[in-house]
Amino acid sequence: MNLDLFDHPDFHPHWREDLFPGAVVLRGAARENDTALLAEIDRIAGLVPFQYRATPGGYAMSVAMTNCGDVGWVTDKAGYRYQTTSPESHQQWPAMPELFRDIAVKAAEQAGFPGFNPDACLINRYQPGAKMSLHQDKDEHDFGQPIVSISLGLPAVFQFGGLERSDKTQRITLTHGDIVVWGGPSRLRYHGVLPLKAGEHPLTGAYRFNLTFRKAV
Ligand code: MD3
Ligand code: FE
Repeated sequence: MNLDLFDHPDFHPHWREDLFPGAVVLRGAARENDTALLAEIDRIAGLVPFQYRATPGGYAMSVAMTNCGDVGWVTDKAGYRYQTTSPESHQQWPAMPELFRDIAVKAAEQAGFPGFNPDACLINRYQPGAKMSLHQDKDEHDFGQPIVSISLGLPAVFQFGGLERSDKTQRITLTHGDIVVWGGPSRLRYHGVLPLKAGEHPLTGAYRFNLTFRKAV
């Protein structure tokens, strides 16, 4: 009989890493819910399929996206924005699952942001080579609310800098189950994701998924 707690499949270690004031990594915090989170992503993508959207400059993004919640983030030639409906189906986005909300609100609270009330969840899907160039998240109304990000599947190298594009950047690897909270003085830091390295994850195959929770409107 194996009584090693560390070998038990229900043992999900998690720990906290403080990056900057307002920026906290909760390593492994979503792992205990990984299969349930991925099942919800699958269900949502069955209702509103992943899309490769175009930037306002006319380039196709390499990250495929869908949304759930009251509003969803979209981009096209007209610009970046949040809207209540999917541009393809003109239907409202699926509701944000309670599980998503609960995990995001709890993570925000642990990072020092009680009362987080997300109304948008952007679901990003990375395939090998997919990347996100350095940018700020500033399409939301209230920068006093943090952003919560959950990584699932293949690892990615995440890049973050300061409040100016030219500020020097640091890199951290985000792996399956990591949650990052960005709020307070870190809310408008530049950030991005380097091209995804090919691999095979037992739960997501060739993909990385990232859920990003925001109070958008
Ligand atoms: C740092 N997504 O969708 S989430 C995005 O992994 C986005 O898919 C990335 O950036 C991804 O906009 C990174 C982590 C994140 C989100 C918001 C931030 C980092 C942030 C806001 C300020 C600083
Ligand atoms: Fe972002």
